[in-house]
Amino acid sequence: MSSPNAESTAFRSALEVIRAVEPRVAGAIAAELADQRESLKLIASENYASPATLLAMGNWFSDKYAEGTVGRRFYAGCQNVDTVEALAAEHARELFGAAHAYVQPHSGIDANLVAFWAVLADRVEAPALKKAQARQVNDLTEADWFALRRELGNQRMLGMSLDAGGHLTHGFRPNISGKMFDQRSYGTDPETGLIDYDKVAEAAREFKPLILVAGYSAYPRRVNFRIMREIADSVGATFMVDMAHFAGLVAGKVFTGDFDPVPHAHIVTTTTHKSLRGPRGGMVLCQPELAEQVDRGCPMVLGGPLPHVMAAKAVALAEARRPDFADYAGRIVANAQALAEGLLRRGASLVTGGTDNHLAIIDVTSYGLTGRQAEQALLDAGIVTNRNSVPQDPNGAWYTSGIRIGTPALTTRGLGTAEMDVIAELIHTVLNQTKTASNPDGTPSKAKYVLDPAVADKVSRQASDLLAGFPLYPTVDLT
Ligand code: DSN
Repeated sequence: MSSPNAESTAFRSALEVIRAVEPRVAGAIAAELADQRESLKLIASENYASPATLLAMGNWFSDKYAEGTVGRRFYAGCQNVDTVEALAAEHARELFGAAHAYVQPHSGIDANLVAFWAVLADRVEAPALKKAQARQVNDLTEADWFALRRELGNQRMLGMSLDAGGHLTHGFRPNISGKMFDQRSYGTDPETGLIDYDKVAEAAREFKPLILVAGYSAYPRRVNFRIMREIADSVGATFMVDMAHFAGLVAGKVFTGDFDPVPHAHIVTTTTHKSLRGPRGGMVLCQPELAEQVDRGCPMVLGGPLPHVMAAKAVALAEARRPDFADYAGRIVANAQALAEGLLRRGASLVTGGTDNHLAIIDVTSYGLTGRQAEQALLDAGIVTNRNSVPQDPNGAWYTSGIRIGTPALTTRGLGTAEMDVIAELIHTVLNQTKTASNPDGTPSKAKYVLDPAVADKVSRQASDLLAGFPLYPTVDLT
């Protein structure tokens, strides 16, 4: 462990150096820490990386191009990049029990693109090359190349629908994935809000996707990946899991057996900065048969890897292999459940009636609000959340009917189940006291609302008082 003094000195010195060049940037960095210390952060996809992880990103690795893979680069002088990339991949393989890890993706979207193109290359391009007796695509005739391009663009993907909690990159039209694939969605049961595996199997039988995708950014329950793999196998689909949101729960062995995607999926993608608590970035884990194609992610769909971020991934993954990370992961879920129970007790309505992961979705229509009104009113009271669709959302994807809340960040700060009950009270108070305002024509607005500033101020003070007991980055003193 480094001493608190070392961490304060490191960040203070960094700010001093930056301040000498562009003081406004130094000011914004310091202000960001102050703001984060003050806000009650319930955004399910955010967290606080460790000082070691943050510091691993601010160095000379940022200057290095390293296209290629460890030991096989298209640039000279990559020996130190090889060291950190190999370490990050090793920690990832060990942590998740994966056969292969590719740590170059810059984000979750990038990781998904790498995965899609690895599957397309393996299942569509490779057979076409073999049939044409070509070694690579440049060897194809114009006619064969044209036919292959059409075939690549004519594949099917089945993923979770956006309003049920799926992600935009799982084949939705506004995203590149929806333009690449003919996509169909499976939703959730209208009564329970849970995935209905029989319905997924039925959709898979009818649609026969090349790729079956599981994973979510707004589904508050565990997914049975063993059953999903059986469904994929029954129709010859490649089974892909996007575990960006819950990677920390997999790493911390909260999700095991049928609920751990790694042994069941052909390919798993993730971000490294959500519940995993690493730097902003992405990662792909896969079975050996896809490894070669996955490693072609750069330059296939990625720009040059970011060695400074890979160094930080190595640090964060090493942290996640420590025994205390499992304790952290367990507390994330205990906190989410305490928060959900506190809200339910006060009369809130939650999608699926609760949670067994790190997030919950409040259906704010029971408070007479849209998600947008609720998000802004909570923000007025110092509570940072984001609005989210609920299944079959009557208010669409912009206004929405839900608020997504998650506990990875506050759990990192040290808040526990008792504090979650206090937060449930604060959230309920704000939502209960917020009223819809009218449009000029007298119809109810979906955006405007009325919240007594005295209520917002009081809740904001209560939130600050609560946070004061759990200082963020207590080892970092910038004064
Ligand atoms: N932006 C992430 C989230 O908030 O869930 C997913 O990409």
